Amino acid sequence: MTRSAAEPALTSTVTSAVTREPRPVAEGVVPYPPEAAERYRAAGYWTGQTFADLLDGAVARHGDRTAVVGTGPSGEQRWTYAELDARARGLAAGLAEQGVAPGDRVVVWLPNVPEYVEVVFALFRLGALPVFALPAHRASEIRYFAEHAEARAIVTVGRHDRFDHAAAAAQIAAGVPTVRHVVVAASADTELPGGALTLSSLRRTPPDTLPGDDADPASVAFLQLSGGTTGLPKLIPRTHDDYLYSVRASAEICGLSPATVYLAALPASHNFTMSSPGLLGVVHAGGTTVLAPSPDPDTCFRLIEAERVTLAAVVPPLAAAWVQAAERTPRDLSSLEVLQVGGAKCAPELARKIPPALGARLQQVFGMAEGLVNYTRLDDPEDVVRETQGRPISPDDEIRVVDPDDAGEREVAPGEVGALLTRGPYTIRGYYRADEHNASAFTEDGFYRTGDLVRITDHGDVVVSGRVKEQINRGGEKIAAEEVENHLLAHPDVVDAAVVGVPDDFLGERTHAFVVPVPEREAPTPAALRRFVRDRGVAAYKVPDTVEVVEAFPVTGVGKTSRRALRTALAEHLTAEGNP
Ligand code: OOB
Repeated sequence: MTRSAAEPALTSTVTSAVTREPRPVAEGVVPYPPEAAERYRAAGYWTGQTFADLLDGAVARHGDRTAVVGTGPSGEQRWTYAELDARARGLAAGLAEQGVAPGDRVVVWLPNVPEYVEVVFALFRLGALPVFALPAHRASEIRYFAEHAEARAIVTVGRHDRFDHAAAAAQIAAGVPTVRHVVVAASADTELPGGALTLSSLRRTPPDTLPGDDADPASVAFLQLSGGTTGLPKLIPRTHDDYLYSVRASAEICGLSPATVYLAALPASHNFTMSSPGLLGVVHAGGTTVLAPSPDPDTCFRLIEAERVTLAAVVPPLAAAWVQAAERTPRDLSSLEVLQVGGAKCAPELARKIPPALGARLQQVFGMAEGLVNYTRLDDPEDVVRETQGRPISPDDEIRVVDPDDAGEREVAPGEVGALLTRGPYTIRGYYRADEHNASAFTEDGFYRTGDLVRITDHGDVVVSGRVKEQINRGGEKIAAEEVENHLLAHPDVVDAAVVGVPDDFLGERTHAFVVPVPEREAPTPAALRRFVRDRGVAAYKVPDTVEVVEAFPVTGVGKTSRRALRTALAEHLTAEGNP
């Protein structure tokens, strides 16, 4: 028997005792002011295109070309645009039968498997909103996304990276009242937790029309994650109009064409891989995306050779690893035309090594999931490509560089370092359901406070020099100091915790936690504290690299923990050890 979308879903699929209807997504979204929206439409940035239109266009123009190559639970897959669309439609129909409705949020917690692309377009076809988790996230983060977004379902894999995602998802689903389904991309013989459904069991004959086919282009299409500076990552609502503008413009800046073969080496759900120009830019251009199961040079070089990859995107530590490995690889990398490096600062020295080592041009990308993306252009002079993080996508990206210590936010003199504020046709005006945080993260006139320290060169290029935000950038993976501190504070023998970034040759920064134990009790060991954080179910990259137990913290004039003093003490300590 087939069910209609209007019928209640099978509550038996997940063991949640009480289910609850999610509230509509529009609530909790700060819209673009009508005059700004009007201006962005008049300028031709917002074209009314939706994600369903994006795929329609690719199918119409490039139906028989290869869209996606990758290895998933059912082995290697190679789908044309027509095949990808048929799969997405069929899956959308199956999800609708289960009661997943337009506007519902669905946590997508998938590694780089081809099914990722199928699931994302199925949700767009359905008018449901993906919430893009990273594969490295663990129960603590996924539970929060599901709760905060009032997700209806979680889509994940079985065992991956020595972790049972399906079991964790089922446990989360049981505790979050809106979540009714756990859908698992797994081979038919995988043992699944009670109630979970396999993706293949949901595939139906592709219907001709689906609700997402006439989604409102001004509506929110998905929720992306912020790196975060406080507590857990914030959710970022992006509309069809704003995001697809950044995708089309990025594809043009990066010179994509049907001949592009893009290697998705970083997690597919990260904004860089998704849209800068990423796999969506590739769909726009009718090229091919090759999903790398791991970003390591062995895996990626094999794929570059086998698939004749022309474009790849990595974070700086990976670029360094690729440069080293390229010296002795037997692989033919000659197809690679451009290597994009972004997510964290690419040191000029590393930038210099990339073109000769990989036989590819370098493109620096300085972006953020909240919106603004800067690129060095492919025809920029070498010194600009080496030493700057490029220019914004849009002539209507507004940039202000202000004094970080001045509450009035006075602009600094041209060329000086200051805090970057931005507003524009694809930068959000507020995080999702975060009124309090929005009041400090955005100015009254709608500029986003990026938390980055930058200067603008005479030629208008951005150079990132640091940050004002309490965020550690561990090789492109963003860690909110406060989130890790909260996990440490949950330990019964800990009274205070402060997490700071320490310079690291390979990662740019790594994490160091200072911990004050409860007096007169035996202090927990650093190893025990690291284990404690990991066991709380957080992404491994957030577990402090080093932990130090101290008696007390230095404080600022107003009695706040002085992170600056902690960083200085740590730097002195490391230098004294001959380990700067
Ligand atoms: C990208 O996005 P997020 O949201 O993970 O992180 C954004 C933050 C920026 O505010 C900045 O602090 C840092 O990451 N960042 C860079 C950088 N690219 C990002 N810092 C220095 N140099 C760079 N090239 O990381 C992201 C989103 C889209 C495209 C590329 C990266």
